[in-house]
Order: sequence, then C-alpha cells, then structure tokens
Amino acid sequence: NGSPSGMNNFKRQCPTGRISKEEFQNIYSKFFPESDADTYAKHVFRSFDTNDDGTLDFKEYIIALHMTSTGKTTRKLEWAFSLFDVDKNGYITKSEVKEICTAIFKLIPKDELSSLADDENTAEKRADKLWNFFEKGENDRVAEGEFIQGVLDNDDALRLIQYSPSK
Ligand SMILES: [Ca+2]
Ligand SMILES: [Ca+2]
Repeated sequence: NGSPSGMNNFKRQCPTGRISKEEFQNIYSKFFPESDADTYAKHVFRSFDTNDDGTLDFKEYIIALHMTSTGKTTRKLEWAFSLFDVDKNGYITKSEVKEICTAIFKLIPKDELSSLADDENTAEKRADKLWNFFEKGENDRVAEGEFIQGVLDNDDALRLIQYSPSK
C-alpha cells in the first residue's frame, strides 16, 4: 500500500533499492532458523519478481507485502497460484504441486514432522492430498480460477498450500 513505514523498512533492508535472490534468501532464513528455507524462498522470490529481472524492486516488494499479509483471501490465493505455477505458464501441474510441497517440507522443523498426520507427513503425500482437492487426473492441469475455487471450498487445502510455524 506504499505506506511510509513500508518504504523505511525497505530502505533499511535494502539500501540499493533492489533485493537480490541471495539477500531475499538471507532474510527468509532468519524467520526459519531451525530449517532449510532456501528452496521455499527461491520460489517466493520468483513469484514476487513479476518482471523476471532477477531482483525485487520497491514496487514488487510492496505488492508482495500487500498480497501476502494484508490482502483479501482471493488476492492471497492469486499469489499462492503464482507460487505454485513454477514455470509461469498459467497452469499448475501435479509435478509443480510436488515441487512446492517439497520446498514447504524443508521449512518444517524436524521435531514438528513427527506430529504430522499419516496422510500428509511426506511431501509426496501432501502433494497427493492437495491434488485430490482439485478433482483432476494425474496429467491434468489446474487453471487459476479452479485453483482458487478448490482452495476456497476446502479448509484442508488452504492449510496444505502453506506452512505456518507453530511457535
Ligand atoms: Ca523484478
Ligand atoms: Ca505451470
């Protein structure tokens, strides 16, 4: 939303006016000191870098903040769609779901893995469970509207597309 506090925060974290992928990964790893956030951060960076130039500028940063924190649910889900659409072709495939689930799994600290439900305690199982919500075949693809609807219709899907630290 371009607020002054957002601007100051950005300037402090990023005096050059741009954030590189490495800087972004460093910021992310501070939020997840007990796990490996690099892969997930790489995907988030890609979803924020809308002009594909390999850096985040202030505008991309503000849009990202808005979409991921203060945005309405559909806005957040539009962002989630772009996170899962690894090759940016406008559709999500099952292998893309697996790729993001794998990245999410690396975020989960080891001591939390043991408390996960049997049908979602590996990246593979989590991807299978998530994919089933879209009622598609193995080789089908999910468009943005179908993705958003599928997640809105299933609380479990909303939970499975993200990872929120438990502490
Ligand atoms: Ca950019
Ligand atoms: Ca895709």
